[in-house]
Amino acid sequence: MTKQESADIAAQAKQIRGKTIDAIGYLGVGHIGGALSIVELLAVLYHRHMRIDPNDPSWPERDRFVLSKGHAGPALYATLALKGFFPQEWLHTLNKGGTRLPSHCDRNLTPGIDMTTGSLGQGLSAACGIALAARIDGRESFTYAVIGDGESDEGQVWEAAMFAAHQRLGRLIAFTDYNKMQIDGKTNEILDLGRLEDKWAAFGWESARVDGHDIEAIDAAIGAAKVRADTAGARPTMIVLDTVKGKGAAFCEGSVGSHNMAFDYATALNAIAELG
Ligand SMILES: Cc1ncc(C[n+]2csc(CCOP(=O)(O)OP(=O)(O)O)c2C)c(N)n1
Repeated sequence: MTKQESADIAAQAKQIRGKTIDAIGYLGVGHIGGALSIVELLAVLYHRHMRIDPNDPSWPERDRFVLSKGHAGPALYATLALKGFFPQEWLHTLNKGGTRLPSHCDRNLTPGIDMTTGSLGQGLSAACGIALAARIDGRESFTYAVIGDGESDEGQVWEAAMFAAHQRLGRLIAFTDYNKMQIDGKTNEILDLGRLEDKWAAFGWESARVDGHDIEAIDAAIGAAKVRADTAGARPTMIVLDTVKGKGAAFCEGSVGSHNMAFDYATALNAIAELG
């Protein structure tokens, strides 16, 4: 990735971050912390890796994306709106009556959403099914999935881990948003996850750990996973992202309280101005 390409994606990330803060701030409450921690990942995926067509969200050959931590939906909506999947004006309908953008992702409502999520622990299993179906159908689609670190307390995550390794789902590339916080506090105080990258390797996955706000590092880890996917018997990949909850918004960055937070629109506009 050239410096210019990296700068272009950083600019996209800034747009996504701004639109996410704006949408949640306009509503007045939402999961701002866990939405902002995945912004750089979304920018790298949607502006460099995902094979998609905003004019044809159901294109069968597309890559799929499962946001298993579905409460971070607003960041994905901002990403999709900026890509042209739907009008940006929709972002101000977030979680209001009759909206097509509910707080948690719903594949029946929103163009570009591939899986309904929000009940934590289930998305990686769904992604396994999607990746397996692609292989059975002979499609070259990649399936990407994002789980939370708190979400990793769910046993179903580890059932999916074993299944994907057993099936050698090499075109499944997953990420853990390791922001070290969950709804009730710090993950190491609630249920310590330890060295997550070692756990995934022990479950038979290729695993890597990178700074989840470093665009070039994320891109390199995804690129390596895609190259491996073309080798015989390739294993699924877990990329553990070291992130910061609420990244990029001073009013909430690094605070457990950012999980599902009320803040007014003036606070949002101030934070957006600070992004520059
Ligand atoms: C099965 C289930 N139990 C509880 C919840 C409520 N809930 C929403 S977010 C959350 C914490 C998730 O923590 P984490 O995965 O670390 O998300 P992040 O900190 O990245 O927002 C919980 C418990 C849920 N959505 N689903």
